[in-house]
Amino acid sequence: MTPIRKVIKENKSNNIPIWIMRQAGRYLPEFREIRKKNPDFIKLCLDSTISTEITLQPIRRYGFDAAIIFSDILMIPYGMGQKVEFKKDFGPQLGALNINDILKINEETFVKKLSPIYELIKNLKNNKDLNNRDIIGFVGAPWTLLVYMINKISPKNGLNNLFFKDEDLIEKILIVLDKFIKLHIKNQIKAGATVIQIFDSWAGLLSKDLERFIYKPTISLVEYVKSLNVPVVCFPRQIINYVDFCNVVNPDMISIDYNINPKYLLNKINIPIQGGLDPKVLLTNKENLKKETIKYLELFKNHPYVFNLGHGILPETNTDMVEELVNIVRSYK
Ligand code: 1CP
Repeated sequence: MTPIRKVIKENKSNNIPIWIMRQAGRYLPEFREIRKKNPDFIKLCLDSTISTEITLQPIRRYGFDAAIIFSDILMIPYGMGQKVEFKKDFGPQLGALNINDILKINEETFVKKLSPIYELIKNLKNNKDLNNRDIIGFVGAPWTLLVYMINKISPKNGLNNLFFKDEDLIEKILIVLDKFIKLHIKNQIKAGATVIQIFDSWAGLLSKDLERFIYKPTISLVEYVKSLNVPVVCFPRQIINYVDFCNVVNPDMISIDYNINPKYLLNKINIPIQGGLDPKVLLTNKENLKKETIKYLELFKNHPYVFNLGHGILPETNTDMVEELVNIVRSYK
């Protein structure tokens, strides 16, 4: 059995698996080399030969226990026909949202547009370097995708005042997102994904209406993935109450950010846990890295746990520090 499935299915914690969020990306010189030659990020994601290579880069370098596919959560709005661009030193920029056009997109068109992503997964499945590792497929949660689709840019400086203005539009998008996210999940699993992770990176923006924007739409996806017999991991970053989220949504594993006190959570829930370590720790020194990493390993000694960070690895991270992190986790007994 693959390492993450084992933690989830057998509810055991010996030989803690490790992978890191954004492991295929900008902190790797070999990724930056490819990126320089490929200025169009969407095109890069849709070139299955190169995206396969990028997915494998961190596996070759560090031997992580899981490969997360090189893609992006915004490939779903792209597949639904909204323009998506990634601007240097700015981040994503989405185009005008025309709901009538989106409602006309049929499933076949969507799957065809995103088919290189499924090709990438098939390539991984047939790649010997992967040797019993998990292949993590992923989607953005409906709330986080809704945020990008309406706000058009990263909400890191807050949401546009008019965000909640058009109730009817929001309702229509949530319905159509449920359909296309499920379609994307189904096709990733059909191609060979062994785990699905749902990224709700902007869950922390909400302090009310969680039922409508987070619980209800996420339960729909979690139940769908479970019905396909594949484990589902949720990352509701900075959600106001992780305990309520776990009790209500009930994913197979919860991925935690670095603001939640892991000890508190451990005593309150009994599903497997992933992640937690602040990615900024990798910018400090080896001694501090060891101290902070051991804290998580000790704490989760008797609980099913997958080692990971509390958010994506920062682009300025030194590759030696990642190697040290892997050594610390691997040599922990
Ligand atoms: O190893 C991997 O994880 C690579 C695959 C991957 C994943 C899982 C990428 C490649 N993006 C994602 C998920 C993703 N994309 C999330 C959820 C996880 C998280 O919170 O980090 C989010 C919110 C996005 C949206 C996005 N795409 C952003 C964030 C913008 C913001 O609002 O702050 C950015 C910068 C991108 C571009 C992107 N996606 C991936 C990479 C390597 C990059 C950088 C591209 C570049 O400029 O070279």
